[in-house]
Amino acid sequence: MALYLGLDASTQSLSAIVLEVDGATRRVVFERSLAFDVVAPGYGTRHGVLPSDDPLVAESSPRMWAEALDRMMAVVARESGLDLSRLRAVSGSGQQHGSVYLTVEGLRAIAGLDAGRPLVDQLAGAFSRERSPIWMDSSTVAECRAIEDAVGGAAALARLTGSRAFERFTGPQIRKFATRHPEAYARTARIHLVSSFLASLLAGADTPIDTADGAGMNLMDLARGEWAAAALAATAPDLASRLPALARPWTVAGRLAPYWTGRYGFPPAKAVVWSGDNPCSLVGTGVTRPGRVTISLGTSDTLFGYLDAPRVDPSGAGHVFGAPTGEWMTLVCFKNGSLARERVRDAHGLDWDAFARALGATPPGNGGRIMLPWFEPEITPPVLAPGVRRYGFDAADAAADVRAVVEAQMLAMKIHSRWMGARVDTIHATGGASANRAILQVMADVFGAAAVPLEVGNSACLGAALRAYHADVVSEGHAIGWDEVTAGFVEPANRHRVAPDRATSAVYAGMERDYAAREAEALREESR
Ligand code: ADP
Ligand code: XUL
Repeated sequence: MALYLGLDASTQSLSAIVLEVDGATRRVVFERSLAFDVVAPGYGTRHGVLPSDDPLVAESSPRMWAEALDRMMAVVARESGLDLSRLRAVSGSGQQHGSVYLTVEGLRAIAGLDAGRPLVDQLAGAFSRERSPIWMDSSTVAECRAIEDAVGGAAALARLTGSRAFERFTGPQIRKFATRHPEAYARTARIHLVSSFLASLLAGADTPIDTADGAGMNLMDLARGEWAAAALAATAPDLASRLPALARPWTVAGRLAPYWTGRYGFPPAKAVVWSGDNPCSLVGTGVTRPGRVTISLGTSDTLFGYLDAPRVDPSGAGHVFGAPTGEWMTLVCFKNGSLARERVRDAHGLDWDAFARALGATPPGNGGRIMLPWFEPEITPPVLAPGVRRYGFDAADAAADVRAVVEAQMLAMKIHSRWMGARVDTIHATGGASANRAILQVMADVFGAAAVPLEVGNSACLGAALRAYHADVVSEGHAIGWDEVTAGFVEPANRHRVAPDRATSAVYAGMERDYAAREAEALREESR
């Protein structure tokens, strides 16, 4: 029986899932998660993010990610109890957009890792930038405008790369680094995504960026899956020489490096290119054909669906990324996701059960009370000056506050995903908060569609393991369809299925207009 390992470097944690596949026998045989704040406290992150005085800046530590990967590989080798000689392939999923800046010494260190010493000790001098910008960063407004202007405007950049310029995307972040720190940029030999950096550590070689995660950079020609010369020129000098190759998402980049075989006894399994967490989650929730939609309630809240031809959001709020299947996916991303729900939960001294009870005790529509939940700068819609707005109630009203934050999040997701034109009758729900049935009920009612969580909760990590399986089969010269890859692993947990209530959905249809009006008014005020 073959084993496949999937890893997931998300905002807050590093996870691993091992799958066993033998014909019709398919099961998850190992699952573990390590929270960065807990396993690597020395880096000083909170929820995986380094402290910053500027609320628009969000960075994390590439060294910490490497250390967590090393820890996790040790756990898989020593605590899973699995016969690892059966491991055929490994792949991974990374939080999207974040970038890692390596020096020549860094590239050399990765190619020559010594199994006798901990990984992180070998990365001294490896980075020309110790703090990696991550997807929560909103500090590149000026760079976004400059890039858009240079390529002929926001719409032209969206047609070329799948998105107008977004503050968190890698291109604007690179431009900021290159202009503000030209010497450090000059010392940068390679710029990786979180995904391709960790893939490079596993393969012990400079590993390509896959065309799914590559679409989150404002640097890739979306239709061709190649670096877009015009976007590179608009971003930073000599950028082409600093980027790795792009490759199809099922590319086998090499084998697990001698570091992993020598140090932990792994076999030289195939090291498959990594992808972004949302593209991996597309596979891990079985959304590999049109007509299905996933809502992921992780650190970010995202809504995404499969697309068989690239189509761009005319309003400029959404994205088109590559899909790990080789086609495309649509996505809208909200920064005020789980951490906003936690802020409300903690402000009223609740736990998740009490949070769910508060939802149950309040009427859908909240008696007309509305919140704009911008605890942090928001991505969708773009809000740079954070500030929560409450209409018809104040922050002391715990029950109203709980309902207002969840209703706001679901209404915003509905409104800002309309451009996708997806017919939704079932939503696949994933991410940490999808375990909360009361939240799923609001989701189902707002969308007028059933919401169903999946048997395997960490869909990004599962998707990474499934991608390892797919790449292994394809690299042996066999054809395999995605339904066959995912069969038995992406099962909806139907006992937790939540059906929409017709009368409540009608309430939300009316509330959508009120919410959109409040949002538009607040954005007008912000831009004054
Ligand atoms: P990511 O992969 O983006 O790091 P996860 O998908 O693991 O994040 O989700 C983590 C979040 O899930 C936590 O920040 C927490 O707020 C949320 N969460 C966990 N359990 C519950 C619950 N029962 N109800 C609501 N939210 C929850
Ligand atoms: C997607 C996005 C986030 C990150 C972190 O565009 O920014 O969902 O991938 O999960």
